[in-house]
Amino acid sequence: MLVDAERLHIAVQKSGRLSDLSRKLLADAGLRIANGKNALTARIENFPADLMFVRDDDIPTFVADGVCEWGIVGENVLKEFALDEGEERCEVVAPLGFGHCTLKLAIPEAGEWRGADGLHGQRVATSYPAVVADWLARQGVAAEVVKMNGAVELAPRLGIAPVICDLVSTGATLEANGLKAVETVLESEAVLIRTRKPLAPVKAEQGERLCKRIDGVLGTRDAKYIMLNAPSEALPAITRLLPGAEAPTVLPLHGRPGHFAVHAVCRESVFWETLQELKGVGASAILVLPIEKMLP
Ligand code: PRT
Ligand code: ZN
Repeated sequence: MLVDAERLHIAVQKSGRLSDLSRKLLADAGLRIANGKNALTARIENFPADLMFVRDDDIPTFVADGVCEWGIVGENVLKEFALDEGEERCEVVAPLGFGHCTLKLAIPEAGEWRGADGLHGQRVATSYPAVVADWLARQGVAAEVVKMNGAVELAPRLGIAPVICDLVSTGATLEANGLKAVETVLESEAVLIRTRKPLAPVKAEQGERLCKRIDGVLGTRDAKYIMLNAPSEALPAITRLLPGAEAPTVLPLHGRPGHFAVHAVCRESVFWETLQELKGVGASAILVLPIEKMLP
């Protein structure tokens, strides 16, 4: 399939930790993705956009150059690119709530951590040399950064560097390699990015539509619709307890004077504890429903 100048291009990871969730986000935003995952591109059937499946490391370059106007990538990869380039040619539009990980310094378990100052004159092995060099500079530490493209956790055993800086999610990989995390350099999650290159008005407008759709998905992720019954004297306490709710709808209950039905959209997670508290102040027949779509 040829790149179509009339359509938006969205860069997503071809295969890896972010691929499935990136596709799911776009699907939840109502985009019908045509082809299978193995093609390099996929047409979106019901929106003027195509997906480009690429390696995550290439996504910032594609978006910065405007080859793809939009992309989904980890903040870790984006920050490495921006620091390496010395300028921010991609704009972060929204954090997406998945792909969470932390870039951490780690040393052998038996080692003693004496703080960032102890790194003076040391070597630090990492796949994120620009991010690590930036962090070291901000700590006022002069250490040598050694770039490794993979298997960073082997660096101490191989005598390449006594300290590493690598991505961690559960910490199992560090542990399996006899390492312990000692310092956080960067917290990361997947972000939606767009090019800073000026776009033709029609593409800019399509981008805005895409952005609104994704906002809609992100806004409803934790949102719930709560319905309950309550006597009038309990209404103020109930309104205070509803998490992240805007003005609830209060309707009189037929045949039960002084009793009302309360309906509310809660934009934050609704926990069992909250339901117990609602019950405690007089609510009954509490229902919590998922929200599929919301157009503010
Ligand atoms: O092929 P391509 O270049 O596209 O993919 P990739 O192999 O470079 O990246 P991939 O798919 O591994 O990760 C894509 C993105 O997912 C990263 O850039 C991060 O933004 C995010 N992410 C989230 C992670 C992790 N969690 C993670 N745990 N990326 C890597 N890891 C590594 C970690 O370094 C460790 O080696 O996974 C291993 C397991 O981690 P633990 O701590 O759970 O043991
Ligand atoms: Zn990669």
